[in-house]
Amino acid sequence: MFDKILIANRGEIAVRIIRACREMGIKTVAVYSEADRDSLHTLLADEAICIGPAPSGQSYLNMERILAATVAMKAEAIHPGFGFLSENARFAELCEKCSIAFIGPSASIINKMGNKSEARKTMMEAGVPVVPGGKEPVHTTEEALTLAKKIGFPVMIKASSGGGGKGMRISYGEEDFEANFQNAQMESVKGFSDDTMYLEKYIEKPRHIEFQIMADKYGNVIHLGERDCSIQRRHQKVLEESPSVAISKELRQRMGETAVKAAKAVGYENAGTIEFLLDKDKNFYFMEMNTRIQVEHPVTEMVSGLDLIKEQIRVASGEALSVSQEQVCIQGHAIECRINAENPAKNFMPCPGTITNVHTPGGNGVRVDTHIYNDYKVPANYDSMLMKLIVHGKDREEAIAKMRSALGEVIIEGIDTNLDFQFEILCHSAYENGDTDTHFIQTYFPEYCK
Ligand code: MV4
Repeated sequence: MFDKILIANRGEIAVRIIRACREMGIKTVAVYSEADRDSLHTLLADEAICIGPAPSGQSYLNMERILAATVAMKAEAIHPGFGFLSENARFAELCEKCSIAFIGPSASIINKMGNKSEARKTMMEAGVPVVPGGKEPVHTTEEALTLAKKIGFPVMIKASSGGGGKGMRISYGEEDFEANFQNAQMESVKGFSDDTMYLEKYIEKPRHIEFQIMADKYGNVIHLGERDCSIQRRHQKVLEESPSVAISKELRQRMGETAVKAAKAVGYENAGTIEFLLDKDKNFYFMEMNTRIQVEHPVTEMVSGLDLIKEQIRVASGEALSVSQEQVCIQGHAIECRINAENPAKNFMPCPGTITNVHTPGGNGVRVDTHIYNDYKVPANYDSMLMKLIVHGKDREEAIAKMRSALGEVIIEGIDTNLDFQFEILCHSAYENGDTDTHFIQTYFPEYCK
């Protein structure tokens, strides 16, 4: 087992990882930017080292600084958390070259799955269902239009280097295809310096269902059931839950087996997520694979009883998975709400600033993952997530009741938050009924989409 781990991240996930290490008897090194001198992760770790100025490009994304810090502090492994360098193949490769264990999959797998058209092709060849569409990527408008006509409109135009909705356009017919394709491609060239595009049939109002998988160095791969992450706003998840109301035991088994097959096809190692689109007729299609631990991993932890961060560390150090698929038992229902420093009435504008008063809820089945405290100043340089509120109940009804109660108890003063917006979602009859597709917010909260 590792003696010391450097956490190449900040905020609640850095705190979450430090706590897991401490429970395992592993020493921790925090890295922090000049804006995070007084951040909880900096204060909580055994050791902390400043890696540069506030802008993340000069600190949390500065590979050389982070690697130098790892060597200087004599840490054997780096946990990248999510965001920042977590899905950067070059960083994983540099770790390998420096003989530092990167707690995640190999650089080559990150690279393969980061290329969305290559991932799609790999999955097609492995017999994993993908959205109907082209097998090969396209580069020119002419070859794209030919393919679009073959697929049949509406089609989804996606950037191979995209993700999170960037470089993505819907085309409803030949008339609007050229403009949409060129706009999507321009966005991709600007954002990712890559003009590689691919086309899929457009799936109307799908659900976003993702399967958590976990793999060790010995070829053992398990899935831990699904998360329903359909409630999103501009490709940012707002609320996640497990299990999904849309998935029967039989469908879970089929999708779970498919997720394991997908991971095995690429020789996956560590924690990963297979994202599927689920259509109205309950057809499911591989969309993307995320090669990191995700923000919403706690809902899976609550229903499975596993600690995914500890499991990541164990398998990275060469231990076998602590459970077999047969031992995985999904119990009850978990919901996570992301609490952000933002103003929903002002188009969810970020609201950094000083938190003057915090009260967090607690009690049976209530979990709070956060880095905020009284008088903490939320820097403007990073994302606006302040807290993850996670509840676990015996069933969905109890989980909803717990979440309403917990949301009602939270006090965050000094800055604006989306707490009230989350409460409105939890109280909406469509949410109660599980009527939650990817258009949920647009459909039921149009006033927030202007
Ligand atoms: C789609 C789709 C419908 N059909 N692909 C959005 C982000 C990116 N990861 C893929 N996305 C979508 N791909 C096809 N062929 C609808 C979406 C989509 C979406 C997916 C998941 C969660 C929320 C979403 C919101 C809008 C669109």
